[in-house]
Amino acid sequence: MQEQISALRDALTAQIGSAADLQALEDIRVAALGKKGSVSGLMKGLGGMSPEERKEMGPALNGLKTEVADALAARKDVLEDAALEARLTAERVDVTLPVMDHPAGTIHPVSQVMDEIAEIFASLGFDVAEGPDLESDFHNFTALNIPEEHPARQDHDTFYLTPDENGDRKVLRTHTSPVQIRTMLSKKPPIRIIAPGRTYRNDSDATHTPMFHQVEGLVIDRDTHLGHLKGTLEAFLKAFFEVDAVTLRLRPSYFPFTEPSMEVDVQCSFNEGSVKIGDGNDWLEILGSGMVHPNVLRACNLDPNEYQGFAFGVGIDRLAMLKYGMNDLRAFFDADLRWLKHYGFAALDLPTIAGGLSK
Ligand code: 2NL
Repeated sequence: MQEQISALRDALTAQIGSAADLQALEDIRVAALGKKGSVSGLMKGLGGMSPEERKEMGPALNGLKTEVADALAARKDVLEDAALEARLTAERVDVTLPVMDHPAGTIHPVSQVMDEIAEIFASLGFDVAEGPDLESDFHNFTALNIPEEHPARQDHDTFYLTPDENGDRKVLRTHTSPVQIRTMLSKKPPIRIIAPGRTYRNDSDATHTPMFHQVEGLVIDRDTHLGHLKGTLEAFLKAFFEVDAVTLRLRPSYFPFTEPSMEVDVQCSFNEGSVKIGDGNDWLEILGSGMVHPNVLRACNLDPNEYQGFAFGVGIDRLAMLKYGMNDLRAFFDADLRWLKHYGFAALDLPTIAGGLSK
């Protein structure tokens, strides 16, 4: 019996060691440890043995079973590693191949418009600033002169995270203003920045998505005034819509973080469902703006008697729809390749002021 066991051990060890692939190894496992397998067959013999014999053979057979199982597992690891290695080699992508050989993807209109906006404001001397999507209550609300009881804080608008052990509750930023707060807290004026990025509100219908894109602008200096705001927005809108002139209308409005606050309309005409920016008999509301509220400056340790500035905010998704004639916001987030083929932009056509923004 002992000889039988040791012969089987030698045979199985050899078979396992030379199993060429995972299927061959599985066949060996079934032939040895399966219900009708060779090891299982020997174990069945235990029932017919005398108690003394069984005492000796039981542990020996169990040892064989464990040894075979361990050898199978070890060989399986080796074969799996080899299979992965072979797959990684076979699926290798040569990233140095020319991009134009693979014209599959396109630049999303939102990315395109962000690049265009950054390019225009760079030509006016603005830096691009970025910040976290998850914000503190202070940066998203308090510093912006939005007190505890303000409706903008109510839960139906804002996505709140579960408070941590200190009771601190982070929010998904509802605008990119906290990026500007962070900039004012960390840099000395003069400040000229735009803050583009993702923003979040608990709102979803034909014209609202829970995640949307916004760009805000901020200028802080000793003598920045409303004329600078209007001139900057005129220059921006002219460049963005690629027209020779725009007429703006500044309407009094209210935001907690600016005083005075203005809504900015641009003159336009509507023709068979499409809108032409620049002239005409209609007005299109396009962005919100104002002079930074003294309380906001104070929250950022800036003396309102020394510094003042302007700020504005605009929805990027809507700007993209207006400029490139898309009528359904939800298509932006469908990742439908047919839509992207139609509305997307070529990867190498970066917008530049000199070469044209959208070609
Ligand atoms: C809108 C209105 C606006 C701002 C955003 C701002 C930021 C700081 C201080 C003061 Cl740090 N203001 N941002 C100002 C006015 C309007 O956005 O309708 N956006 C889509």
